Amino acid sequence: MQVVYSPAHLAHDITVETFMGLPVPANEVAERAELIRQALDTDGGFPFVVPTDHGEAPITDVHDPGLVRFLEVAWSELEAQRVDRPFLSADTYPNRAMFEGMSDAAVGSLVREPAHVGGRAGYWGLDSAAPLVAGTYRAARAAVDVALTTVDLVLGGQPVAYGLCRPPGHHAARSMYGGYCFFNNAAIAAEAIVRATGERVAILDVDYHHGNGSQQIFWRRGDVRYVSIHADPDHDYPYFLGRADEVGEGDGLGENLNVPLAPGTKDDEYLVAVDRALDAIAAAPGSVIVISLGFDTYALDPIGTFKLTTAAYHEIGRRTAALGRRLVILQEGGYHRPSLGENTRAWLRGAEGRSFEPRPAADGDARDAVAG
Ligand code: SP5
Ligand code: ZN
Repeated sequence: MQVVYSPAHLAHDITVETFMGLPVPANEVAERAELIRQALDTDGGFPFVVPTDHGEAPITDVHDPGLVRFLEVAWSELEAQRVDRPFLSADTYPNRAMFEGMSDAAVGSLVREPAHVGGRAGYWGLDSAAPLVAGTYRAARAAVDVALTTVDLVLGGQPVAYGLCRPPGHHAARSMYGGYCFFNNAAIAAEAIVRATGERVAILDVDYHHGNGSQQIFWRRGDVRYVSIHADPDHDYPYFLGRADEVGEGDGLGENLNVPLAPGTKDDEYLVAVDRALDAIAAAPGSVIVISLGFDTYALDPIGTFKLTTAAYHEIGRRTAALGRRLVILQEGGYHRPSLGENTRAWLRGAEGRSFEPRPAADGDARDAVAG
């Protein structure tokens, strides 16, 4: 399987994020993508491909041009406004209750992007845990090119290809960044496939978190079916979307399927949800599936609560490929660094119908204690 990778992600050099107001070591760090790259390289069955520049048009096909412009200038604005911070995070968010009693028309005309960079970050941002640094825009643009080059490989005849996207994308909505995500790589890929083929496309999102951005972008669309298995938003980020009764509206009615699972979910229950998700994808026409692939469902993940094993990832990859559709597989989250490479290798080998033999774990690596 070909792997699309660019070192441009290294420019998004993150060391600290905030969690409920306190600085904590960052989860979405550059080392993640490097560990995956190394594991696939060592495997030997994953030739690397360099992404090509696809320009801005496929991004503004799904995102507000205002979001693109803000992300492009955010760091230079922070410097120009002499806000001395290691990373940009918002001051104030426009909580919807701020406008209670005001009409949609009034809110639409009165609420606008402010000049202060902390207000601008609140205007375009979802949360305070998506740090933005000097190289974030460059890296986020490169992640989109990785996703679109992966699409090119599959539309060019490959049955499956993997894009090592970083930063991830599925929390980014049409006009909003957040959740470590800036541009929605999977949504941009799905839109590009629809435009190139005229076919319907399915997105299968198996990151631990609900892909609120992907759901929002395609909410009223009849041509992109979004199917997500994730932690119940009652208990976990992004909290305000991801429930089972969110089914889409208009042309998109019935095209959105959320399968929220309880904290602590293990392999057997998760695989039942996978079969349900795959049935929903098989029920609609189309020949390509975009996979939002996250490993924060892993038993040892520092921010997830699920208990999945490496063996389960191989099986999920195998079952997904068994649908017989072409697969555009794009990396989302997954924060337990010692296991990331092996879990990716297991999933991708499953998706190619190849066996998976775990590599012996290094001393002090707790992976095999759980994953067997
Ligand atoms: C792409 C992706 O996986 N984004 C996830 C964004 C999650 N942001 C909130 C992180 C909250 C961390 N909670 C830590 C709880 C530790 N017990
Ligand atoms: Zn996640």
